[in-house]
Amino acid sequence: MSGLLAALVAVSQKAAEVARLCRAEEPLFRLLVAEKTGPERNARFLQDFKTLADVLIQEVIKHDLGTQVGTFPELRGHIHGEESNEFRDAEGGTVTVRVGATPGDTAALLLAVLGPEHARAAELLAQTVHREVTLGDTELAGIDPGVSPGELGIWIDPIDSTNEFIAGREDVAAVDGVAPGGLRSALVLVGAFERSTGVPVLGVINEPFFQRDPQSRRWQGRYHWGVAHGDTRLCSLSPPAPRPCPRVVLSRAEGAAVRGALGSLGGGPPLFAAGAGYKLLCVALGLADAFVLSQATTFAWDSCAPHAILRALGGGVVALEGALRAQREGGDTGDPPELVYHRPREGRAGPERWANSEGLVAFVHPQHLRAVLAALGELRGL
Ligand code: 2IP
Ligand code: CA
Ligand code: CA
Repeated sequence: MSGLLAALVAVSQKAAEVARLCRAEEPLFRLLVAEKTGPERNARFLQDFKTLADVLIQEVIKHDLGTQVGTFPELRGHIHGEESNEFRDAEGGTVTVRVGATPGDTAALLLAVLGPEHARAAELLAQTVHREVTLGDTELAGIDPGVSPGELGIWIDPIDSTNEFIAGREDVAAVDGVAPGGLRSALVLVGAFERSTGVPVLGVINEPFFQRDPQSRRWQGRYHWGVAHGDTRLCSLSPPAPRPCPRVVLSRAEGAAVRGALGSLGGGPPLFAAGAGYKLLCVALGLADAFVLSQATTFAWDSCAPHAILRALGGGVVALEGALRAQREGGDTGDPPELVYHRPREGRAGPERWANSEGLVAFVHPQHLRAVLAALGELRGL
């Protein structure tokens, strides 16, 4: 079914527009950075505006993919995201944030959440949400991933690296091409997985804050996509050349033992970056050869889209604990199984149902995966 990939890219572009708008327009920006404390907190709405921005972006994607006439009705009910669209309104009731039939309808819904003094903010958001996105990318329209929308489910992270999005540091110097933090690490992630197997098949990573136009000082974005289905492997990126020894990118939350073990692989000291999506992107771009996360701090919506892109490049994402277990138990020496996206964890509630509970290792070249697993196995005394 051609057209679906282009649609995923188009919705990611609109999401990126909303993300940029929230930082560029004064009435929105003020709401975004307002840290309400004490009695003032919750006076208007219980969640922060940043949550509203996330929820709205997610709903725009749902609307544009599944609800709008001429799109993909088969996807309805199968578009999942990080956020719930239930929101508390100014009076303490519940408003379901969604995209209305007209900009006026959407503005009215947003007004109910924000309160009447934020009419301008509601209007600005509604306008952008209803604006049509045109893609100049003609290659995309012709790509047929060979899978029908009725076989797919979608995972959305409307804004990954929210903390960096809010803090908004603009000129964080890159270290060997990797931004250690700042707006660059705030990404929109839209991935599609096969409902029957959970395998990620289409992925779009949008970087709303890729660079600033030197003249206008406006932020310019860019996007990347990948298709990995059956024997089809297509990607907007080319597979990066492997370094002889892997260089890893890590979260700052990673402890000294893991840092040490991975830093001695010979590829150089670990790189550090914010945002799970951004670190996965660094691997796809070849800025790092592996992203290792030893904790259960990512979720299906963080990894689905980048995972599809990594598969399109010949790599993948495996569960760290599962891979170490397989290594320990020996036997079959095939590559460890990759993360899947269709099965909630049993006995868990809320977002925990979708946690990548065994950590992860992301790679493009399987020899780097093996090197990482060997080093971490040794660390555990295997
Ligand atoms: C977060 C975000 C964090 C990341 C965490 C994600 O998603 O990407 O930056 O932690 O794993 O779940 P770290 O930066 O340490 O990798 P969100 O911003 O969407 O909550
Ligand atoms: Ca996230
Ligand atoms: Ca998020």
